[in-house]
Amino acid sequence: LKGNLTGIKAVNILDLTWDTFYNAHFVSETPILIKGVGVDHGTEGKWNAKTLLEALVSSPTAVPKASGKWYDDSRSFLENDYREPALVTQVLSSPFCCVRQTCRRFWVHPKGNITKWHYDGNSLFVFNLQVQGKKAWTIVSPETPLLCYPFDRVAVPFAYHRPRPDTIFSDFVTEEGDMLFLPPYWMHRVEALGDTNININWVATNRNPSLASKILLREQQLMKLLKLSKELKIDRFLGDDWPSNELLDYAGEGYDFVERFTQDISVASALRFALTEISRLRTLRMVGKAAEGYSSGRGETGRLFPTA
Ligand SMILES: O=C(O)CCC(=O)C(=O)O
Ligand SMILES: [Fe+2]
Repeated sequence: LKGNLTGIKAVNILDLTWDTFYNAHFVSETPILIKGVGVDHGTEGKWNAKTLLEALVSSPTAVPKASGKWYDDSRSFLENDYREPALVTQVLSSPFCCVRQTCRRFWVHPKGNITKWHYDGNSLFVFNLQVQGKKAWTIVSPETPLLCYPFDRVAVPFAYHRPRPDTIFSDFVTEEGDMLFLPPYWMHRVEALGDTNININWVATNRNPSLASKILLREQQLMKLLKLSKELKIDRFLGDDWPSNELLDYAGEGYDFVERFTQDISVASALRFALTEISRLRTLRMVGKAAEGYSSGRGETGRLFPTA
């Protein structure tokens, strides 16, 4: 990636006050790498990839995502095995967050696993704690986003669409005990460097629309379009890939959230967005191989630990 490489701020959790986190990172949607969080969780020696995967596979509440690339679960899963960082508890219990039932994600990856360029759905922000192993991250500002596949949050491979030369991005490694705060709409690519890599995430959505950015607008237009397709009952003609089911539980609140989230988007703006995305689809089809990149790029899992 070429462009404007900016450093990510790193700080020890003991030196991070609530006011600094809230104003300089949460509200300003600026990523931060929080060091020393590992000392606060009680997992030392308790977990390894095998036992955690077994627990996830046999949990009645864990939901495997993208064929087991990660698992969603509630905060009560394995709750006695570690302490939730106080900062996370404070953020998730604050009135400005929408927290869904399955607000935690577990990732267990072997060395070399690559999660392709994307931004997270549901307007999620993420606390990503590196419990074991190491990961190399590259993140891109929502103001200079990579091109996404139409109506999707996965980026088109660079071979088919080169990132703009002024892309604002940051490159760093998360080590054991590091917790990344990734604000909403930041695109990311993640590569597992350790022999085994265990990450816990806590995810939630800011109740009020976030800082203006290109991706915030795209997400609002996309949700407005999904809402229109449902209201006009045309979603059923748009095929299984049409993501209107996202409306049901968006940000853990579903329709009510979407209503508020899209209130400033006109129908004309949503339709213009649809046309732009569709014309992009045509361009991508013309680049023969892009379609291939599309199917392998979506939900691609890289290598996974066997769970059986
Ligand atoms: O750890 C990974 O491979 C991907 C992490 C990710 O995409 C996320 O935390 O949102
Ligand atoms: Fe992600």
